[in-house]
Amino acid sequence: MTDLANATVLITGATSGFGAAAANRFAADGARLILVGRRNERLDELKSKLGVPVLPLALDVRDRQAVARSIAELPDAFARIDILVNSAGLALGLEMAPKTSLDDWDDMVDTNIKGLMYCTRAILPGMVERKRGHVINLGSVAGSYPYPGGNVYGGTKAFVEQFSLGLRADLLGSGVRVTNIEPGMCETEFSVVRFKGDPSQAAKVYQGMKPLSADDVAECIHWVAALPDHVNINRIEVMPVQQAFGGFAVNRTPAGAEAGATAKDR
Ligand code: NDP
Ligand code: 8X3
Repeated sequence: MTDLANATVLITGATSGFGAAAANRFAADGARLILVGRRNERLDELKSKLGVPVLPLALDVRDRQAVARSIAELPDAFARIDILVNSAGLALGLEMAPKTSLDDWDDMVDTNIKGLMYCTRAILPGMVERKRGHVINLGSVAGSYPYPGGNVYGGTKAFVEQFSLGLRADLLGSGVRVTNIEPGMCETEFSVVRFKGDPSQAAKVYQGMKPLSADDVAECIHWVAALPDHVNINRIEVMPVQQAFGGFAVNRTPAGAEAGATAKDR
C-alpha cells in the first residue's frame, strides 16, 4: 500500500463536493493537505476541523502566474507533493450550442482545461525529480458520452480524458501515476453552479433518483491512491445505478422540410 500517512496531497476544488470529501478521506489517513479553492472561509473551516496539517491556498486555478508562484513558494513542510487531485471545475448552463453564452464556454475552458493544465504543469517536475507521485484528474462521463446541452462541458472533460492518457505516455519510466476518475451524476454544488445559483432547478436534476455522493467519488480517489506504487488505474467510470444511456437521437422530419426549422429548445 502507498504510505498515505506520510503523503502530501494537494487538492484543487477542496471547498466543496469531491475535493472536500477527498480532503476528509485523506485526513483520515493522517496525510498532510494543501487545499485549493477561491472561498477562503471554507478553506479555513476545513483547516480547523480536519485534525491534520493543512495549508489553505486561496487560489483561482485560471490564473497561470498565481498557480506557478503559489507552487514555487510552498513552505518546506508542504513542498514535496505526492498526490495532486485536480477537482476544481464546473459546468455552466445547459443551453443548446447556438444559444449558449460564450462567456460560459470561456469559463469552462479556462477552469476545466487550462486550470487543470496549470496545476499539473507546476507540480509534475517535482514528482518526476522524486520519482514518485500521482496525478488524479476529475473527468466525467460527459467526456465520453454526449448529451444535449453538454457541448463545451463535455468537450472539456474529453480533453481531461485524453490529457490523462497523454500524461501516462509522457511519464512512462518516471514512477509517476496518472488516473482519470469519470463520475456520472453526483449531488454536490455542481448543479447549483451550472444553473447559476438556482437551487430548485438544481434539485430537479436529482429528483426521484439516488445520485452518487461526494463520498462515493472520494472513495474511488482514495482507492487508486492507496494501491501499491506499481499499480496504475488509468480510468474509473462510475455512475449511479439509476443513470444509464439514452441511445442515438433521430430526426424524423421528412428530408428537406427541416431546413430553417427551429426546434423550440434549440
Ligand atoms: P462543486 O461545485 O461541488 O465543487 C467545485 C469545486 O471547484 C469548488 O471547490 C470550487 O471552489 C472549485 N473551483 C471552481 N472554479 C475554480 C477556480 N477557478 N479556481 C479554484 N477552484 C475552483 O462540484 P463537484 O465537486 O461535483 O465537481 C468537482 C469536479 O468533478 C469538477 O471538475 C466537475 O466537473 C467534476 N464532475 C462533477 C460531477 C457531478 O455530477 N457533481 C460528475 C462528474 C464530474 P471555489 O468556488 O471555492 O473556488
Ligand atoms: C457531471 C456529470 O452527467 O451531469 O460531469 O454531465 S453529468
